[in-house]
Amino acid sequence: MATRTSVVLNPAGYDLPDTQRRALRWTMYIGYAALIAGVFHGLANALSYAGISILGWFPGLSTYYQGLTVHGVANVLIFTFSFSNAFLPLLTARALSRPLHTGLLWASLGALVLGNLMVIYAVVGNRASVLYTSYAPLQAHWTYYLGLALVVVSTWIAMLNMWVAMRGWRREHPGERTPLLAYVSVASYLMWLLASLPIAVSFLGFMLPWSLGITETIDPLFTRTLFWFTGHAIVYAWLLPAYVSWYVLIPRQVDGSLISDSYTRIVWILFLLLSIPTGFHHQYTDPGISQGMKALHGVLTFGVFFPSLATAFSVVAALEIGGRRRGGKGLLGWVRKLPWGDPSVAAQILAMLTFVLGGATGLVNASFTMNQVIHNTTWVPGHFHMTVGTAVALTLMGVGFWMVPHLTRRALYSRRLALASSWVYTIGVLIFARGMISGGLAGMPRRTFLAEASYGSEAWRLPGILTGVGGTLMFVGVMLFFVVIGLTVVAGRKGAEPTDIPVSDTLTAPAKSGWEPVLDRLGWWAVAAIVLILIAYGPFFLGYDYTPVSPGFRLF
Ligand code: HAS
Ligand code: CU
Repeated sequence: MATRTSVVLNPAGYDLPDTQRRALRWTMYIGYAALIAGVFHGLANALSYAGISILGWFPGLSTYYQGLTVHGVANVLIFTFSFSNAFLPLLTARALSRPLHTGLLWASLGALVLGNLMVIYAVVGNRASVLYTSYAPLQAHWTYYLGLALVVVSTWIAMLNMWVAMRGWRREHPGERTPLLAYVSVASYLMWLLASLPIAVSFLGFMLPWSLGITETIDPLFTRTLFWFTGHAIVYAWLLPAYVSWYVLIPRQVDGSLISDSYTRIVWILFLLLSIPTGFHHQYTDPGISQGMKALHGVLTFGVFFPSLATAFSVVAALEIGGRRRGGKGLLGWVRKLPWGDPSVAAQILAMLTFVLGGATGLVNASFTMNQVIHNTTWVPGHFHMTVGTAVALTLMGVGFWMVPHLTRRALYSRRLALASSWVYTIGVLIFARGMISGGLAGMPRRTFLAEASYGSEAWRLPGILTGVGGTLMFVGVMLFFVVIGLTVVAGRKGAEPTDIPVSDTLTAPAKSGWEPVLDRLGWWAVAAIVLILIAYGPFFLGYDYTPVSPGFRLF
């Protein structure tokens, strides 16, 4: 069994000033509000695969595609980034024991609110039923593109805030290693900063002028490629905050330890290098992109699979150390000894277990020939509800079980209800994904309102029913979560001792000399990432003949 020869990353604990906690709290609330707002149409979509239409119950909803846009935009774009805008700066401040910049906190929240208002205006009024991928030639109202761009700006401001804190810390601690928790928080958003530039160019440089009528026509393949340039890496921008919790917080929550400081930093560097030059794996079936470039992106996709495998090893080791310290014996006895009664821990372990299946289906997607079978079928939403829909979403819910009490100074309203929400959700997603995955193999189409389609297949019947049943359970799980968090915020017991953020220790301390300090040079690693990106995307863009042929279409 491992012993504690370790270093506590930050033993003191640190609390932010009240105003800063308030700004972070509201940023997080926007995220959770988006989660809730988005799942209603998730339910409708799942039921539609079982042949049941409840769209008539949605007041003001014009079309299926309007609802699906709400679902995608609210759940994968607004929820994830709003939460991370609060979570990562909070952790950075805790790791460095220093406050954030108040002005930047409010600026980030302001950009997020303004962006949201514009997106809500566009989507609720059926002016932007273009789905979260926003492909041309489907055209949205200009407020949609500008609103989403502002959401991206809010993430840049959050990044700037963390960077300012880190620079201040470094100035006061010359020659010291950056505390790991701050390192992984900043590195996560540094990757996203690089990854977000193509979508900013696409939205502000092409889609916005086109929707304003300044340019008449657009080149769909060009803007679609810019979308996936950002759009693959975006999934790791959603994932990495969850990994921050799994690596640095969860070990402490289960009485374990993180196995290695350098190992963890190397994993983040691999994500920085490999997350972005892989976007063509979403475009294997697109014309106009050479096979060679698709092959290169395919190989790099297998490369970026590796740091997640490394994560599985590290995370399970930390859990095992914890389970054994808690008295677990034998090969698997430690699993039972994990604190399953702690809702924050249970939610995140369930998220990890589901992610094993999410990762495995990702390999099928990444394999060129198998991709031909599953592309544009329900297999793909089967995959991503086990990745972003569970590994990320359920982790961010589980984090909330300590973070909401931490930021509100109120006790969690009900542990049992919180536990129930995660279990119901997980059982739901496993049934749901089984339905979607098997339906996809039989050609069941994604993004299709099957309940009213004039075609169907006997082979889609059982998968459709499983999708409907599982989706309903997922919906119930999120509603239970909403009840727990809502009651915590308005009626949780007050006056409890402020809780500290659970920060783990590591079995091996960060080395002060040798090669390891090079890992802290995030700027250099960012330059290396840019070089790889140029190799992977340069040939396409250099050889591309921009041909704006398409006017905008508003079909729904
Ligand atoms: Fe993906 C499509 C390939 C990961 C999200 N993906 C999507 C789409 C989304 C998405 C949203 O190559 C649809 C986009 C659209 O609308 O069209 N994906 C991959 C690969 C990975 C992967 C290779 N995806 C993710 C993550 C996502 C996400 C993460 C969100 C957060 N994906 C693809 C491809 C497509 C695609 C193609 C295009 C398909 C098409 O044709 O349209 C890998 O990075 C996955 C690596 C994961 C692992 C799992 C590690 C497990 C861990 C847990 C360990 C803990 C345990 C607990 C076991 C290797 C870390 C133990 C506990 C005890 C108690 C014992
Ligand atoms: Cu991808």
